Amino acid sequence: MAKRSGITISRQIMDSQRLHPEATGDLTGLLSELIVAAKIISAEVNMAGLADILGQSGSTNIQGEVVQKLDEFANATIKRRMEQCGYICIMASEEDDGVIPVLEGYEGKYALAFDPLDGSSNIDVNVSIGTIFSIHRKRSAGASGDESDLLQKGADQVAAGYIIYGSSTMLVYTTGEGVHGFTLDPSVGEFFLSHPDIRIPERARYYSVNEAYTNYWFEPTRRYIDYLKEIDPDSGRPYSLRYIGSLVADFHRNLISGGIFLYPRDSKSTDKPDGKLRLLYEAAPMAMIVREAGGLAITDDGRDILEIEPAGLHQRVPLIIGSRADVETARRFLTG
Ligand code: P6P
Repeated sequence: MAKRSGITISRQIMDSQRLHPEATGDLTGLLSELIVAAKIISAEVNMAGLADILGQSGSTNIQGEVVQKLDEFANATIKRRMEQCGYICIMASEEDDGVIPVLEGYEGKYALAFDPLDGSSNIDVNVSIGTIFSIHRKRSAGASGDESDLLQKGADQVAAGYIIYGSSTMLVYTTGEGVHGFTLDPSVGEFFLSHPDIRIPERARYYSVNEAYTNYWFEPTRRYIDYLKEIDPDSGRPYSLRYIGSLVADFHRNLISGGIFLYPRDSKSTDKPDGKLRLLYEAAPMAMIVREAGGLAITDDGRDILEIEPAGLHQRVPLIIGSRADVETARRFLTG
């Protein structure tokens, strides 16, 4: 655990900004506002069992998913802080159908996409959940932004990160200069650097997929998963399965310990022909983080997630992400 005398996230972000004399401080300001939102959401998530904020809100979102009360709280918290921070021109949220404008006169030069509380179906059973964010530069003319500022490929992200609300609250982010992890010390309300320059192991014998869909996977996917179950002559064991059902938790474990996460297409989910996970605020930010940590993220037909031009705010993509050697092996099976 980081010592309180350690580097705070604010210091880390400022030090990073000092490396760029041309920087205006806007990205620093934007990240700082997201950090405040993360602290507010963390406090609420950690009290969820005691406050009247567990359970369902009674509404459904654009995805047709039941919205949890904490989903709504997290979404409102981020939107309220960001709409008048002055650093962004437009927003998109997993919980909202269309783009979210900022207050007039508060337009900035970045575009923000976020999943306010991913994995929220796990809230009531105290499984780790998370917030995911992706930041692009404004491309459109004029002060206010539009959808085109959000529909940019992942390779052009300025920054990406997530907050995982688990046994401790951690914030993991990258601005393209390595991946850094900070642990929240709730007694002082500060994130301290606990995981400097995270590197994902080149290969690890863990895979993460929902095997309930095995009978519906396409043949190359099934062949790859069957390969992972063969006895490895060196270790004398197959790969081990670890699946939490919360993307941020499954991804974070692989980022720290190594392994591969898969959410491939299947022939059963006819309403989701491209898998379940969303490109803009799940796959693309995680793909930037994993690339910066030395890993790789592809679709189940071998395309690089970071090179996909988004066609819509809530576009879904199949996601294969994690340790580079494992993902490259998967790509050989999936495109062979
Ligand atoms: P399944 C949570 O609902 C989520 O969006 C991701 O966090 C998670 O990886 C995935 O869905 C789990 O989906 O179909 O395995 O329950």
